[in-house]
Amino acid sequence: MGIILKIGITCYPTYGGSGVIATELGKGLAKKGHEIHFISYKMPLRLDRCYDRIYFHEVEVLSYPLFEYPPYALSLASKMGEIIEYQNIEILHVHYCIPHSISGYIAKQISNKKDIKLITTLHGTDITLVGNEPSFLPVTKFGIEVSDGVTAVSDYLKNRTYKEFNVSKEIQTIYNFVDTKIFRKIENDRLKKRFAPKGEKIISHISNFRPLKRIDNVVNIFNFILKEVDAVLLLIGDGPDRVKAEVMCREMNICDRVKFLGKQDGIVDLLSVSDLFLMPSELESFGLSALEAMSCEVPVIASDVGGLKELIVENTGYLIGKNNIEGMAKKGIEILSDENLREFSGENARKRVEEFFDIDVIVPQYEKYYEEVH
Ligand code: GMT
Repeated sequence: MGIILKIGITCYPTYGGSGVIATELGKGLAKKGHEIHFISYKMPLRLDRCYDRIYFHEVEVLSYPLFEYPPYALSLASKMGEIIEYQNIEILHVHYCIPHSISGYIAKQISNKKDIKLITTLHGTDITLVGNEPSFLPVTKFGIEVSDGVTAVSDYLKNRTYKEFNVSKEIQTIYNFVDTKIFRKIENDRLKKRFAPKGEKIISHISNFRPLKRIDNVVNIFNFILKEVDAVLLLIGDGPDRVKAEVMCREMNICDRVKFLGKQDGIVDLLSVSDLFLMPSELESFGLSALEAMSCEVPVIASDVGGLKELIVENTGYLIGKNNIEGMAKKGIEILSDENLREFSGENARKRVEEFFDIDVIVPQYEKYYEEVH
């Protein structure tokens, strides 16, 4: 057994896969004996009960009439500094570069413990969208350079960071992961009958419905598939493009076939009854919900972009050119019309997740990295 550490973890607690990964990582590390202190403005969503060796420290966001925009990054730095000092934190691991790495750097300067190591995990839009917005580029680059260790969730993201940020820091890829003991196919006839009373095929999509996710593509692909296959579409999640999708469904006259389920906790149940998962995004540095679907033996059709290529390989799912609606729909029809192919792809997907992306494979990689940086 390696050394036991006291680790501070900061993430965005409510939205997105980066918060999910940070929380699951903290839970996985605590199970292995490490002491974990989450520091954020809200309890992370997946920290749904009291876990052994896990503590939560809420950052109070100061409101004062003078501050039209409350200085969250500074409140966070202050809280991090306090926790570093009084909880004897040895590693501060921040997820999503902006502003967390900067807050971590400030916390290191204000605490009396200069030997604390700051590790930043890059997740995606901190680099691809937010980070290279010209006004954010210098501060993101600085956040990377001042971190003692930097990891990225895919080789794609690592290489893009090297290319666009011209950083000298060595970045290590550590892939995202899922707990395959939790994310597994569970028979649920009641749910299946609820959504597909006549045995229709169930297609699903989970996201935050932001433009990058291309919900319009999801609806267009589904509408195409519907011409050949008796199917329903489950849209899980919520966000800015939901209304656009609702309008599309009305115009296509397919509202009875599309179920907008909003944000859901019971993802495993919903994936378990799904026959196909769609992720036709503009870009994904990894694509965590595709991984969760694969773990539940659901074949994925996704855009041939970013880190999805490292996750989905031939016969575990299918990558089709970005925005190629017809291509994705045709592949969907093929999979849904051939139960052997569907099962074969789902089983292969599960095997790939178990071998390369299971929590028991990835958490030790983080532990090893902490030890190297420590
Ligand atoms: O899309 C975002 O900006 C949110 C971010 C997140 O916090 O979920 O998503 C990124 O990180 C995820 C977890 O590592 C990845 O699975 C997503 O692919 C990545 N999003 C993009 O690259 C667009």
